[in-house]
Amino acid sequence: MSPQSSVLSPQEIDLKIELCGIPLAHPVLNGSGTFDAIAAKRAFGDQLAERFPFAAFVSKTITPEPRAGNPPPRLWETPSGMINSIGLPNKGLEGFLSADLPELAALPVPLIVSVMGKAHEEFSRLLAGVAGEDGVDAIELNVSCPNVESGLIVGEEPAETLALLRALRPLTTKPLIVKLTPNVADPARVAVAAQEGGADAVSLINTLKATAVDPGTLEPWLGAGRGGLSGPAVRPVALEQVRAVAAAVSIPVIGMGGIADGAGALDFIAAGAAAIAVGTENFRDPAAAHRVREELASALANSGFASLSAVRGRANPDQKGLQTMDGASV
Ligand code: RRO
Repeated sequence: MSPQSSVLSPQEIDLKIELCGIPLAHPVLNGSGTFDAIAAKRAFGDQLAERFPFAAFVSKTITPEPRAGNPPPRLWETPSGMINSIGLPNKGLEGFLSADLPELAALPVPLIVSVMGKAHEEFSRLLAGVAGEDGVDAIELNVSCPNVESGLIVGEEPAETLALLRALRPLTTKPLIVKLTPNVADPARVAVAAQEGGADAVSLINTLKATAVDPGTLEPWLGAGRGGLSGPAVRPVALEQVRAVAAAVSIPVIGMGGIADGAGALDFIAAGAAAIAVGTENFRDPAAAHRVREELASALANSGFASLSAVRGRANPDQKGLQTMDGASV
């Protein structure tokens, strides 16, 4: 389909999508761990629910047991980016279920819970704990954290990813989203393995392995020595990985990596993403995703395309057959 000759107004643009069977008002999600919805609720009260910036909320990744996270410093700013070495601090499964889930389930949008285990048994335990909860709409399997030694192997190896999905898929009918690492030569091979194992969607990118040097001591700046790079600095890398993954799978792809405005979001849709997520930009402006959504509608209207599906995959000539927003082929 070609751009329409008459320019539409942003109000005429319908941004609704269906992701893994979940209807969403628009395609803008958050990257896991980049927005503390519980703290935001305390700070902004009812205003947050009235103007919630995301169409679905992805929780900070949880592990079976509580974790303190990495020693400080945990952050380093780079030109157009940020390195984090947070180290997955969280309350553990029990703490999440009792303290956080009731608050997150009360948000005005669907909830995607992000989980990470060191082995199949830990992932199974997490899934058993969260998947049965009414307030949980989908589960994101984080196989890509750069800041936990044991977190990366599953997501680096297609065979390991397939084996994990084969173990987890029978445990729930809720959508399983696999969060892919960018720190491999060919993320599309891992995405194909995730799809073969029954994943309902993939999301990418997590952060790129990175480090920073303390200018005073010339020793590592970050307490844990290294971390993961995010922000606009990674956007072209993320865009290419999203394009390559979308060309290789038929399940929906949630694209992220340095998206800070509507034009950037539209690029990811054109590369084949079904939905996009805002991450690092949330730290600068907690309402950024709201602006990204408005700008996305304007960018789409200005481009002369009437819908997201008209744009989706246009910058991805390798994509095997464009997909509808819920992943079916057209
Ligand atoms: O907590 C972290 O350090 C972290 C996680 Br779980 C992740 O998935 N990605 C990242 O950059 N940091």
